[in-house]
Amino acid sequence: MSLRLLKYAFNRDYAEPRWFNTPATLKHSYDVVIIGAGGHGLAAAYYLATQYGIRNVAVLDKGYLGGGNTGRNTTIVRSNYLTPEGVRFYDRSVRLFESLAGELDINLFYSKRGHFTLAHNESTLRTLRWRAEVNKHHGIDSRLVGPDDVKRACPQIDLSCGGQHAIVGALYHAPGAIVRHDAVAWGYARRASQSGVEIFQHTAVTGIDVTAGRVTGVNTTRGKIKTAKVLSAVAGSTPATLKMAGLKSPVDIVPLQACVTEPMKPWLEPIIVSGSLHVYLSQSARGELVMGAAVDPAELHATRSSLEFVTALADQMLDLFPFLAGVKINRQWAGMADMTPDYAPVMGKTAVDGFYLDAGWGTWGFKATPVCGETMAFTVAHDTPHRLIEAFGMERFERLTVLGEKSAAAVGH
Ligand code: PYC
Repeated sequence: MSLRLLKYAFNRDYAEPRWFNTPATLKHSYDVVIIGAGGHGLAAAYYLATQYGIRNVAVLDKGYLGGGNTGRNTTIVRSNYLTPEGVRFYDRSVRLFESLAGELDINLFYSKRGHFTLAHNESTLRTLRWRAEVNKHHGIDSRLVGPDDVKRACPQIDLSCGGQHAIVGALYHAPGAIVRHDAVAWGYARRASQSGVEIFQHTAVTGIDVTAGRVTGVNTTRGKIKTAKVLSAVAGSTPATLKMAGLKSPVDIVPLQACVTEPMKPWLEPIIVSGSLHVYLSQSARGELVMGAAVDPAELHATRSSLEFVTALADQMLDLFPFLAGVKINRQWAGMADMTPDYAPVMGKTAVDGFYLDAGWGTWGFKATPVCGETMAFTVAHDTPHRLIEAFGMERFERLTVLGEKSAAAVGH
């Protein structure tokens, strides 16, 4: 046992440093209340405090910190989207991620791996070529590559995919990375708390007070709070929160499942995605293969995981990597994905003054964490949408100026 550990074990006066403080009670009023202590809500709180000096902020969560989609995603970061709006937005996120460990002073295990989206037919190749061109136009290192390039980067892959659906090419995206998701949430929480933000776990919001079209307060299981600004960052619970504010939801909730294998010796450097086969995988620093498949086929507000998911996933995965037969699945879980009709997020102001929305992340919310925090903090502080999120407002569904991001999904829908 290390001497340091012994010293702390026998020292009665040693106070374990806390990652964040929770006061015993809520204040009567806050300048901003953020619903949801996931990565997005905590990042917004951090940037509100550090970039705009707005520190009288409460972050509330009905569960525990990072216990929603932040702790349930598969940790992939990328910016190889299809629409110029999506590409610009996620490119900013990748750049923020790259320096985030230093900024938050925490090891995020940010690991740049390169990202291959496989094509098994000509029509997928056409869409991937389109994405590559949009990406290049915005200065992002994405390009179309052939099967040989895939094989060079990942010698274990069976290019014939069991003779069923041979790989005919791929979109290669050099910045593709993985990063420890829970560390991102904890890093933001610690820095936000050090800047004066108060974080309350196990504190559910039960109502939002709206008077004459303006937010005036929030009711919680710990009491009532007065506030003129509320930010909802609650993937999976967005329809419920919107209802409390008297707003119609453009979001359906579908479960997205994932799993990890037992640890293996490192063999997989890049992230591999096949939208057509409905699978994606990467290898974590612990050696586990982190894997997922398509979203569940029906709307469901639940995080149960199923045998059907792992069996279908294993079936497709073995076409790509036959040598994995016999490798054990260690854990499986599910998150609840907020799906919008155009598969792009909904961010910004709403028809209720002072009620701001960060939602509709579908299957790619985690990778937006820093940029979403940054742009939503701007939007809340200035009461005007940040230029990077102007196109993502809720009003686009009425104006039919939708964004059409579905073919940039790593996950089948
Ligand atoms: O969009 O990269 C992605 C992704 C991977 C797993 C779920 N979404």
